[in-house]
Amino acid sequence: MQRTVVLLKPDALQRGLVGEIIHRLERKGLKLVGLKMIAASEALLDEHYAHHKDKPFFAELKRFMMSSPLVCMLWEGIEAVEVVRKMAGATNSRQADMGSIRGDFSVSGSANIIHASDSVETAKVEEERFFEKDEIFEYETVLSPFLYGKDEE
Ligand code: FUP
Repeated sequence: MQRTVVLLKPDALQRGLVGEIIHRLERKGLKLVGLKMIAASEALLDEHYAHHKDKPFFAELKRFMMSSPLVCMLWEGIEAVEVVRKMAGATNSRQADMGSIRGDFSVSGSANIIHASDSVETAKVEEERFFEKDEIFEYETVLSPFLYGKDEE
């Protein structure tokens, strides 16, 4: 099982897309194991977007991410990192496939609705960045035998 971090960005919250996106992730069969709202600090965003610190859009990216609260979620499932990346779609929403979250709900390369961890390693780092241990829930889901085959883990 993998866990992956999803952040619903200020545009998702402002546009009333939070429920729609949670609905999609639930319907896919992913398991919600963490959920909260935060006001991201500049220090948190400096860390989260450190790989973009020299890019021309860095300051605007941080301003945007601080313009409303973020909805932070942790989703669990087999190969959840790749599954959620596919569901999110390409970074530039204009190029994102129709049917993906960005492809269906955004026309922007920056106001692109959702962040999803991009690798298993990044997901672990982001889980620790955004969640305390007691904010992550372990529980049985009765549907598991109907969501996965017996040979899958
Ligand atoms: P992703 O993993 O798809 O979120 O993409 P990146 O880590 O490359 O980018 C993180 C965020 O930076 C994007 F979601 C939006 C912003 N960004 C821009 O504003 N302009 C760009 O040209 C690229 C990224």
